[in-house]
Amino acid sequence: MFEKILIANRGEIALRIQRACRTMGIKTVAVHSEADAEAKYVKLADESVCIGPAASAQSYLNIPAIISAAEVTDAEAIHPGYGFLSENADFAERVEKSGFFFIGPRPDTIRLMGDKVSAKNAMLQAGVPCVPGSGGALPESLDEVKEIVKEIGYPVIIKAAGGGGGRGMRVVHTEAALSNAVITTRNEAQAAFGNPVVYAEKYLENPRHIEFQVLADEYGNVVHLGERDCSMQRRHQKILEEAPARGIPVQLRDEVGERCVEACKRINYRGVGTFEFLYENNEFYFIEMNTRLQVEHPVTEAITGIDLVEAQIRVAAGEKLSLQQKDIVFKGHAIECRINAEDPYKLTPSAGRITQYHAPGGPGIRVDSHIYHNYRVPPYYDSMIAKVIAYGDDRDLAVARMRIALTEMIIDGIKTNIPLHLDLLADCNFLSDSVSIHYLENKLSLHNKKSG
Ligand code: MV4
Repeated sequence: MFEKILIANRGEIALRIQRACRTMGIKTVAVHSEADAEAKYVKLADESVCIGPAASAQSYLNIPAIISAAEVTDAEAIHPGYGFLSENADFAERVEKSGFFFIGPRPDTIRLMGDKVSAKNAMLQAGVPCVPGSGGALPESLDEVKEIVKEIGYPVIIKAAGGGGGRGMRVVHTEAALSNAVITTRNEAQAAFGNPVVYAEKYLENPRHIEFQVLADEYGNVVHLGERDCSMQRRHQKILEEAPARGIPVQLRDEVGERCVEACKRINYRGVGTFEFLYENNEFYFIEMNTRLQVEHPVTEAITGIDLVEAQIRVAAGEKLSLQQKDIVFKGHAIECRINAEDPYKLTPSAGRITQYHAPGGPGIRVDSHIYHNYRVPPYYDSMIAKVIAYGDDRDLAVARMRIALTEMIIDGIKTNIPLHLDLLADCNFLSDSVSIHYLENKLSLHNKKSG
């Protein structure tokens, strides 16, 4: 096992990774920007290195500074967390070429999945169900594009191969709007990702977003850890996730999970990963694969009892998976609320000093957060400051525990989205049914209309 790991991230996930390292007897190195010098994960790490100014481009995205920090501290491996450099194949490659272990998939795998056209092709070949579409890049000729899209049938969505996570896409309802949409998406894709390749898919109007967690070692052993429902989002930022997803027949879950496992074996996947699906009319349609640890991993940990970060570190170090699919048992229900420093309804960021902090507790409650009394939330980074995870034997109990926890939780001095979460936890539609990816945005626009 590694003796020392450098954590190339900040905030709650830096702390989460440190905790896993500590339970495994691994020493930790924190890297941080000038703005994060006082952060909890910096103080708690065995060692820390300042890697640059507040701006992410000069610190958390500064590859040479991070690799130098690993060299001077004699770390053996680098954990990228999520966001920042976690899905940057060039970073993974430079980490490995510099003689360190990258805690994640091989650089080539990251590259394959980073290109959404090659990712989809790989999944189609592996028998993972995908959204019907152009089956690859759209040709230059707009006349040919028209023919292809006619076959798919309107509405369609034009997506950039270099995009993902909601960047670089456009919905097209009529042939009249097609050429413009293709040209604009192409131009934007070239400017944003340096890659003009676009593809088309049937546009699903009202799906849920359900994703499968996988875990693979270097030797072709792969398991899936079930699914999460991440439909509660706005502007492609999830705010509440749960596991399992409601109303999925067990047989269908096992079948799709097994397809994901097969796909991992075929592409020689290593580490943790997530298969993103749209789910509509009782069918799953693959859209993208994420090659990193995800924000919402704790809901899967809660229902499986598996420490995903520990497992991720073990397989990165070359250990064989000790689990087989039959060992994985899903028990109970878990919900995660992402607590953001923002106005709950206007959604504008709210940085500043936390003048009062009380964390919730009690049975089935987990809080992953780096904040503390008098902590100053910096304005430079993502607004997420805490995750509250509630677990119970069934969904009703998880919801009840979450409601109690968020009512107890006090974060003063800045605005947070706790009121929005409490509103959702009392929302009849959320409570009685599963909601689509558009639910939260519709609810928010209704709320903002009512209150002007
Ligand atoms: C789609 C779609 C409908 N039909 N693809 C957005 C993020 C990216 N991962 C894929 N996205 C979508 N792809 C087809 N064929 C709707 C979305 C989408 C969405 C997906 C997941 C979570 C939230 C979303 C919000 C708007 C649109």
